[in-house]
Amino acid sequence: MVGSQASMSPKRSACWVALAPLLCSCALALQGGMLFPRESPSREVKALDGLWRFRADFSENRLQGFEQQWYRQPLREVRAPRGVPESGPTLDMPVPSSFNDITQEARLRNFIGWVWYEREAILPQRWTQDMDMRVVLRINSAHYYAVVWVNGIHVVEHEGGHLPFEADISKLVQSGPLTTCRVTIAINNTLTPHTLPPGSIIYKADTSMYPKGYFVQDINFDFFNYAGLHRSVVLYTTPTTYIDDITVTTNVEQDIGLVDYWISVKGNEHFQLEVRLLDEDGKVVAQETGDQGQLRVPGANLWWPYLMHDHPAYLYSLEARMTTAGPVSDFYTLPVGIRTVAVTESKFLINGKPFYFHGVNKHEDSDIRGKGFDWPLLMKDFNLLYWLGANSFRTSHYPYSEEVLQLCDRYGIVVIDECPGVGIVLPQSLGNESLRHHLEVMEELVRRDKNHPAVVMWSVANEPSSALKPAGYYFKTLITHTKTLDPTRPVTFVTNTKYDADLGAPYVDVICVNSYFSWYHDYGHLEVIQPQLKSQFENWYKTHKKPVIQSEYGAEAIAGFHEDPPLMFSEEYQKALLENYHSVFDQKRKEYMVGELIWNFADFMTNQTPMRVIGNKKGIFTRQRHPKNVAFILRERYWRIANETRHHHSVPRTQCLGTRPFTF
Ligand code: BDP
Repeated sequence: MVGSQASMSPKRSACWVALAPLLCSCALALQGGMLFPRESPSREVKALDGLWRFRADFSENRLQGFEQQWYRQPLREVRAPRGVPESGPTLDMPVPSSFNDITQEARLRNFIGWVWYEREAILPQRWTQDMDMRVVLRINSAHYYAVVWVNGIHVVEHEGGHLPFEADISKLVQSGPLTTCRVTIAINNTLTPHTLPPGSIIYKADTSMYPKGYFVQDINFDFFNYAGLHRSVVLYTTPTTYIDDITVTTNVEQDIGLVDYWISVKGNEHFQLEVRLLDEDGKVVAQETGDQGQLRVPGANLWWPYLMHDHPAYLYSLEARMTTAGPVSDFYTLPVGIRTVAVTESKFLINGKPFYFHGVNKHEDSDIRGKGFDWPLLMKDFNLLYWLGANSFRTSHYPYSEEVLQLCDRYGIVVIDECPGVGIVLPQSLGNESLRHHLEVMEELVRRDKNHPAVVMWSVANEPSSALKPAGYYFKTLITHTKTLDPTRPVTFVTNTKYDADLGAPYVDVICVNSYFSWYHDYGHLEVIQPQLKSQFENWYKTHKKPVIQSEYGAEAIAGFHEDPPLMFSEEYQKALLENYHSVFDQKRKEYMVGELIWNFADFMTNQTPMRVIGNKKGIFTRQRHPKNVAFILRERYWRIANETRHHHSVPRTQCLGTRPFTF
């Protein structure tokens, strides 16, 4: 990689300082809602998926695009003179997708700096002429820092690669006769000690060893830093007085389901709200008026996890209808699952019954797409989860797309929702600047995911270094603040430290521990697993008296490698390692252990290192979702546990997912 120091540190660098006056006016305000864009009688949605024009800024300082103001003119190949200045060579780039694996160019796969995306959107005429309509541009994920222009006007910028942001562009598209608009998005994938996840640019100044201006991106997390427009970019409309946000919390009193709701309306102070709750047959079971209230549902069907009940994942529909004295009305429908979550000294309870997480850790990762959203991949993964008998997963190590969480609601897959606080090992990453950003990310995450019944716990970080001095203060603040953001869900923090390390453990509700016995130490010695694992559990529980989840364990196996007696990297070693863990789990789950999540659901791409053979191979499925032998071991186990812990009769194994009544 070649480039100059100035370009590579978002915010800090000359690039960011120079751009600040241009960029700061439109930063996203956290106060607003972030309802998923849904069609309704008052709302239209237009996805801008497909091919975008794309150009990586390979200039030495990576700032050519800003210096030449590429957003002011179409980002297009210069061919014959056309009368309009054009920016230079572009590629066709699919959205959603990471850009890294789409072409044959190594320098694009490994690119660090600004890339530019652009496309025109054709707007229905009424969108540009009806002054009672708001037109909103929503970017569901742009990794990592994004700056957005519409018709050359800067509209919004956002830090963080996994959460949505939006801009009201009504004025821009309603100011003239145009029925198209040009959307330009510049994205920088540089990570700094203050981003989440953190990273740092390392300059290699020795010109006898490296080319002039050489630098690399250093990271301390184990997945490839894919970048680009990873999820859909959409345009949607609302009336000018509109439902901005809905918050729902649920409770159960005897057999009465209680749904407390708060609705925020923007654009006008005078409005009426009618709220109805419909069951899966479309029958109204409760209704209320006003912007907050309680819906009471006698004989409620509760939202139960997959395999815990004969009718898991029951979803009601909350229909909110807002009207004003004038002609304006707005409708929004939110799926609602009625359920409770609680934690005792040794149990995790859903609807008052002990819940045991038998599930996986995932990544958003696949061939070609990288971290790009893809419906076929998503449905395949959910079919595999059902096949496996998995009832849960952790969104390791960042928030997943909203469609993933909608499917979890719909199929009863329980989620530990994790923020991108992974790879925190540098002292600079525990200062006030990082903490402020980490708190903002938690706010954005809770704001986006608060209404999903499937989400039962927040995870604020994964494996931060315990050696860092301010760590205790940092994590205390983070965890306690998250509890104030959402008092209805427990909070965890995933650790791989010795049980007595003073990090977040005193403040969390559930202890999540990762361990790799006989993998990252005592290589090849499967016999150490059981004693080491037993003392891990006993020490954590003795010290904190909180339920414990084995949030990661596993071994790499290259599909098709076989060795008996088992050797590391063979499928037999992966199987034997798991069996050793399982025998301890079977003792501890009778006590205070409340879950086991295998690392990992599927093989995934990482940085290139001598430790990784084209990515991390700890998947129970390959990256292409083919089962390794261990998938069958886990399948036997999960179905056995499900049938032991069910509150009803045992279930036949599911082969594939049926259609559920709620439509998106
Ligand atoms: C764990 C990390 C995870 C890694 C895993 C591994 O949480 O991100 O991929 O180790 O090394 O400690 O496979």
